[in-house]
Formats: sequence, C-alpha cells, structure tokens
Amino acid sequence: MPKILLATILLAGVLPAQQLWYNKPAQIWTDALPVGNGRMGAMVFGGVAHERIQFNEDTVWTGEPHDYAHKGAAKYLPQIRELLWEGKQKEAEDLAMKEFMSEPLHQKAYQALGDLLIDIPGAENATNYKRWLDLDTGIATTEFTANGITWRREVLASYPANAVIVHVTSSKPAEFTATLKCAHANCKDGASMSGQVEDSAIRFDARLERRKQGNSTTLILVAATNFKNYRDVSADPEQRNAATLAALKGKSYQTLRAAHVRDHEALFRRVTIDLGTSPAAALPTDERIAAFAKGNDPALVALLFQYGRYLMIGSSRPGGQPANLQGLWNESNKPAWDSKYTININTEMNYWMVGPGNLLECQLPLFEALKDLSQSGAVVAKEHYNARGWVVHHNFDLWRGAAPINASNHGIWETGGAWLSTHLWEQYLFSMDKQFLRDTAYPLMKGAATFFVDALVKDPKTGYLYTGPSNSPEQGGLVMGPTMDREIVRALFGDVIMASKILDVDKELRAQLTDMRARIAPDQIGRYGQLQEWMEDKDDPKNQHRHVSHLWGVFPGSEITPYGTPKLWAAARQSLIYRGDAATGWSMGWKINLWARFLDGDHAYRILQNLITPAHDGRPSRAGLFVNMFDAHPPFQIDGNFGAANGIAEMLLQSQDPYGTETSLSPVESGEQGFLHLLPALPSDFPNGKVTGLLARGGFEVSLAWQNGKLAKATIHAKVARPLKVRYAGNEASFQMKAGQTLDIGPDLKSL
Ligand code: FUC
Repeated sequence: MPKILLATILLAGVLPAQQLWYNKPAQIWTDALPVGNGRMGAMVFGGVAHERIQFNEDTVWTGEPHDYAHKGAAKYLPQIRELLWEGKQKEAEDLAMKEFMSEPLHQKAYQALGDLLIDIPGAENATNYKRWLDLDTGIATTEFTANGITWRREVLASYPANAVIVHVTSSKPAEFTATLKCAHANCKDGASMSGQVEDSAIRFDARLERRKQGNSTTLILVAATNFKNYRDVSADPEQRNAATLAALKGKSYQTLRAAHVRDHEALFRRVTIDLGTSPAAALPTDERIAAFAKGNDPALVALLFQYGRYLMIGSSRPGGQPANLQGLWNESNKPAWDSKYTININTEMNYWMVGPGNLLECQLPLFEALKDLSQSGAVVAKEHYNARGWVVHHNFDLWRGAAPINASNHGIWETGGAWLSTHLWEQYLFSMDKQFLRDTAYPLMKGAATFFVDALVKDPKTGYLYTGPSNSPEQGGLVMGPTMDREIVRALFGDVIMASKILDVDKELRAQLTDMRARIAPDQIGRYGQLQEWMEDKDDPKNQHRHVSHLWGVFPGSEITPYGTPKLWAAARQSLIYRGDAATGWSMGWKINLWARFLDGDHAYRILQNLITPAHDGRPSRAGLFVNMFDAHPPFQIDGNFGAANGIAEMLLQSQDPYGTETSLSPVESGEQGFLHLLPALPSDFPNGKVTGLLARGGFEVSLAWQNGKLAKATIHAKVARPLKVRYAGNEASFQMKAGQTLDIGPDLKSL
C-alpha cells in the first residue's frame, strides 16, 4: 500500500467521523461552530488571543404582544374573489393590499443577544492549532499552544443545565479575561448585562459566573428574558438567571459535562450512518467541502446528515421556541427575513427530518407554537374570512402573527396553518402515540380543517371547491385555487378523517369532510405534460423559480405516487425537470427529497452534490455550504441543512404511502397500499453502507445494510402491533408484527 494512502487511512481511523474540524480560527460568523440547547445558542469562533463566542436566547425579539388581525377585513373578501374571477388580478391585489393585510404590515425580528469575549494577553503566534465540533458529544473544542502554554477550551450548550458552559484549561498557570458584550444599546458590558431590546417589550438579562480551580476555569453563561408566552411578558429575567445559577451551585465541570453528554447522546445516538469513507475524510472540513466536487467523499454526505440531526437537537427542544429560519443562531439585529418563521416552505422543511431522523420530541416546540397560532389564527379566521377554526398565512413570529403580511400578491396564502397541521398527523404516524393524537394533535388539526369547511369556495367555471384568494407561493400573484393549496387541504381533510376514525369522534364532521374532500378540484396535467401549478394551464416550462409548490403532492405530501397515480406522477416529474437542478439552498433541499420520491437516487444525489459546494467562493456568497456547513440560501438559512438531511434519509427508506388499515384512506383511492420501501433511491455513489435507527411511519424503527448497491439485511422493530408490508427492488412481502417484535429480513424479503 502506498505510504501516503496508508497514512491517510490511519489518520482517518483516528479522527472520529462525526466531527467538523479546522486548522485555523473562524474569520467570519459562518466559519464559527454552533452549539445550542434549544433555547440558547452560541457560535464558537475558536480565536487565539481573542476568542468570540456569540450567543442568542430564542425569545430575544423586537415587538410586543400584539394582535395582527385586520378588523373587518372579511367585508372585502367577496369583492376580492369577484375581481379574481373576472380576471382582474391587479385590482384584486390592490384592494387586498388596502383592506385585507396584517396590521401592521410586517412582523417582528429575532435578535442577537451578545458576545462572550475571552482574551489571553500576549497569546499571539499559536502552534498546534485545532478547533472542532464533535457531533456525538455536542462539544466544540479549541486547542493551541502559545507562549509555551497549551490551552484547551471546551464549549457546550447544556439542556439539563439550561446554560452555555465554557471550560478553559492551560498547561501552566496563566491569566485570561472573560467579559460579556451586549448586542443592544443602553446595556452595559461586563460580567452581567441587562437591558431591553429597542422598540420592544422584551427585557433580557445575561450573566457570567466564573469558577476557578487550579489551571482550569469554568465559565457559566446564563440568559433569559421576560417572555412567558405570546401574550404575556411579565417574567423576571434576573430572577430566572439567579434560579438557573443557584441550581448549578456546587456542580463540578465534570458533572455538568457528563450530564450534557448523556442528554445529547440519548438523542444523537439513536441513528448511525455509514456511507463509506475516502481519503478526503482526513481533510479539514472546509477543504473537504471544496474538494467534494472532485472526488467521492460519501462520508461527508453522512456528516451532513448527522449535522442536520445535531442542529435539530441544538435548536428545538421542549420548552424553547421552534427552530426559526436560522435555527436559533443569529448574529444580526437585522437578519434576513427577520429570522422568523416562513411557513410557505421553510419552517416545515426544518421539521421534515424529525421523523426519519428519530428526533420526534424536537418537534414539540412547533406544536406549542401551533397551540398559540390556533388562538391568534382564530381571530384572523373570523376577521378576514368570517370563518370558524384557525388560519395562518405565510409567516409567523414570536407574537404569533397569523394575518397576511408584506404584500397581497404573496402574503395572502391560506394554507400555512394547514400545512403545519399535517405535521401533527405525521408525528402520530411515526410515533403511533394515540394519546398525543387525542390530546394534542386532533384538536388542532380539527380547527385547521374547520376553517376550510367555511372558507373553501366553489369555482364558478368547474363547480369544484378550492381556496382563494391565495397564491402559489411567491409567484403568479393572487389567484383562486392554486394546486398546492388544494393538495394541502385534501391531505389535511384526509388526516382529520383518519384521526377521527381512530379516535372514534366527530362522525358528522367526518362525513362532511369526506364529501367536501371529494369535491376539491383535482390535480391536472397541462399542455407541456406538466403538473399544472394553477387551475388554468398557464405554466411556463422555462420557469426555474425556486419554489416547487405544486409538487407538494409528491413530497412532503403523498397523493401523487407511481403506484396510485402514475400519470400525475410522470407529469410532476416533468415539472421538476422544467424547474432545473440549480437552486437556492432550501430549494435544493426540496428537490433532493422530490428526486428521491421519484425513485431516482442518482438525480437526487446530483442535487446534493450541487449543494455541497463552498458557499463562500469570495463574495457575494452563493448557494452551497459555508465553512461551518451551515447551508446558504444565501445567506445562511437552516432549512437547507434540514431539508438535505431528510433527503438523504429518503434515499434510504420511504414510508409515505397511506399505511395499513387505520390509515388506508388513500388520498387518491386507486389501489395504493402502504409499505416500507427499502433503499428506494440509493445513489450509485454509495454502493456500500449501513444505517441504523431510522424511524418509519407505522412506528417502525429500521436498520439497513447494503453491499454493491444491493440490500444485504434489514432489521425492522415494531413499536406497536401492526401489519407490515415491505417493498424492495420491485418485490413485496407482508408480515404481522407484534408490539416489540424485531424482524430480520434478507434481500429476498424472507425472514432471516
Ligand atoms: C421564502 C422564500 C425565500 C426565503 C424566505 C425566507 O419567502 O421564497 O427564498 O427563503 O422565504
């Protein structure tokens, strides 16, 4: 074996695969390494003489409790619809802009909180420098030698401790300073900082406790605000921090670290993935990203998948806010799109991977937000549509704004709450947790569906039901009945019908939804062989817009499948071909999933390759990955990370078809049957690999091993007693699984 190759293999063996690592400090924010506990986030720059740890707390926002509904807007609804039916789109948009929009027109913004600055006097010219993030432990470490002293800093964001903890050690006695720098005006820097966000009711407090023991020092950073919930800001941030610190009194760093690692591992280690390795795996992560196009580095794909899971654990834990456009990592007080919740794709994309990635509890913060939105959105339903139930348009913020924002041509989009509600049903399908379905999911889903019982209208031309005014996200302007809306409402109605059957409730509503669902305008194939994005056949085959909204029925929906609706499936595929492979970060994230659903692993992988390119090839940045593997829209937007992670899972395992008897109501009724599809879209670049612990709908946990592109073994564990159908390479087999049973099967789908 050539010496260099041997050396690289040895080195790769020593370097744990689940690390991002670098041989120089971060220059800019997107070089820095993220840690998070679902409420606080920190970005570790890994500096030598000057270390910067930029941090956030997820309720530091502009604004205050506020009802954004436009009182009396519903008066104008018939007229807006009438104008659209008459083909007067511009007039309809103008009228809606005046009478139908959120008050005020824009929502509020997520903010930075501050920096923890650590200075080591005279520590220039470091040698043996290295910084890394270990996804398995959730710890970011910086190590270097300067002036004959070797320094090591570990940074972690602990969920159990509710704090960011920095542990500094030096090989000899040495001094350093640590201080907080506030990101807001009128707030003094120092060991503690408290203040108020400009133009906001949010007051915050952050403080740093310093504990020295020999040559090591532990810095405990806590932060809190007065935010209790979207209507109440009466908490005392100082008191909250004092209580957090009091609870940590007397706990050594080793104890705090061990508790953090235990908590993190319990989530992170549920899934392992091995797509093969390569010499490039020994390079620093930034060089690996740059080299990715040149050679095959499947381990970087595995790392990107696990990084998605890591970022989910860091940005969305029970008790905190849901992951926003940047998770919870934000350096700016004027972040792109306010770093809020854009729900015409972005927030949903964030959460696609919690099922397959076996992190279901990370979605609970989103469901807490849905509880709020079912209240604020009920006011909007009443004031704007004179409807029951609740509705959310294309964005929400900390204050749970649900009314249409920004501009009528894209802000008036009726199905944000509906799409989010399908996540409740998905959570049930992955967990089979009936208590969750009954207590949390169903009431919210029912309210979302009830809105459309009142708000769907009849198309005067065809007599079908549809939504409107609405839009196909962010293009084509205000219209009646865009395809995406119809797909989402059909899915939501189907979910509520199935849930009400399982829970044995609401017979009448079920009958009504079943009747209305069948009358919603169907998907249509247009003159270019495309799936129509609108009611009319007006798609432009040259349109390469990043949104691929009408393909919702393929993914994340499942009403269009090769088995049930082969013609629509082919048309949807044609639409995706027209849209092209180039895209912004999240758009690539969506396309990876779509190509996996089109059972084309190589095409899905081609998009993934487009995504794994340096985002910072000089300025301005472009779509791809930043040095720290944050995905670039650009700028950084975390949906691309999460979307790509789910896309990788979709290549290996799919379970989207309506499953089993309880859920056998197929969206399109035509003989579809649910199954676990093993290796449905395996790219030829990953001929050998294994994955353990993926979740599938039906409450199954699945591990797969494959060799030379062929399944070697599948292990399927059933959480509850259920029928199981498995599909691989065109063959199918059925099993009756008992609760707690584990089944091993080979490529012939026979039990081993
Ligand atoms: C939608 C997208 C943009 C961006 C924003 C946050 O408006 O069309 O590309 O991702 O959300």
